[in-house]
Amino acid sequence: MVRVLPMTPSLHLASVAAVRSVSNGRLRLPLPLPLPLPFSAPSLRRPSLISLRTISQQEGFLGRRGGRYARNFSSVEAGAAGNMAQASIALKQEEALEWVKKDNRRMLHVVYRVGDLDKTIKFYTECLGMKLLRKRDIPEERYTNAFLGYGPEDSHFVVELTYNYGVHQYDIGTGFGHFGIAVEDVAKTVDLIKAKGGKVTREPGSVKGGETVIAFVEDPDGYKFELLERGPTPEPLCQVMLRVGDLDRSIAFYEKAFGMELLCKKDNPENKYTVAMMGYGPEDKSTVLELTYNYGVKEYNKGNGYAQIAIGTDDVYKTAEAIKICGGQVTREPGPLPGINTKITACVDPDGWKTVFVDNIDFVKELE
Ligand SMILES: N[C@@H](CCC(=O)N[C@@H](CS)C(=O)NCC(=O)O)C(=O)O
Repeated sequence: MVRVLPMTPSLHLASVAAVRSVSNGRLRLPLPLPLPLPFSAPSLRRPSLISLRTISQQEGFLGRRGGRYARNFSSVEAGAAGNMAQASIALKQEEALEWVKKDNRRMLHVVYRVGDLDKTIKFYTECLGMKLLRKRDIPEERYTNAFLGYGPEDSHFVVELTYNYGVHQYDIGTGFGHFGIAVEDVAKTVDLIKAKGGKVTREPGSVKGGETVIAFVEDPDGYKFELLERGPTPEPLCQVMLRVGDLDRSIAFYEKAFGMELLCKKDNPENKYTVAMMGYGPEDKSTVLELTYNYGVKEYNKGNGYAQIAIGTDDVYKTAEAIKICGGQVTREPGPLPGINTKITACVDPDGWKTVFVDNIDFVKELE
């Protein structure tokens, strides 16, 4: 696969230094105007909630108190009021999108379910070189979480495993692709994984249609990890690959509603797929979302194993508003979580992939 962005050297899995996140140093593109909004996806196609609210507010205003006023309301006045409403909507959209671009965002973790926590922890620590960062048991909800990664959670992207009491198997589906791990020597890493009894599903070698040396391994639940040969990097857990049904629709969503950058888009016609790397920082220094479009495939089965990614934000309320303005679907209104008070909001992308936004200050408090 042709790499469009330049790569910097990487560290070996076991010797990854804790380096602060680069989210503050990310590149920012100017906001394109006029705004091509609302974002429209076939599955979510509807006027933005702001438009709906403005229209219903106008109708309510005229309906309840209108009477004589409404009857005397000339078409010229109606036209002027309509233009003002449109201008105010455009202004709100512009403000919301400007804010999204300025927000302090970072990919925090990816959440998925596993059938045997100890087995998975053993595989990730012994074969993949991750550290067990913390564990929490919530007996009243009958689940346990384990957080693993290559550095502390306040500066690194990590995995959050969920074990639901008594559930030992999940359907991974066809939509989830893999997690990417950057290593200095794929062949050596594969040998180590084999020696520890890990399952290698694709031997080391150049990726089809490109030069990067890769290999694939599978964890005890069947989640795939792509090992990518790269130089030293502060963020070895470098990709979450999800398959999507319309790449341009997804790119528009993650750029506008999430404020991500399109870091690179590559077509691989011989193998009939196109990928887009999206994120909050460069591919070689921060974790990115790798969106894959397989020619002609519009839908995937999501199974019940993979859950969501979490992204930090300075304001979950403004985040939710911006998602709605972009025509996105907020599935959990912004506000504190009962019990722990961490403020979150959640939404789904045009393919139904879920993301949770977490208040940055609350997130750091949770780690204390
Ligand atoms: N059809 C593939 C398209 C994506 C793809 O092929 N990705 C590359 C990695 S970027 C890959 O898996 N290549 C396999 C190989 O080279 O053996 C899928 O949906 O997973």
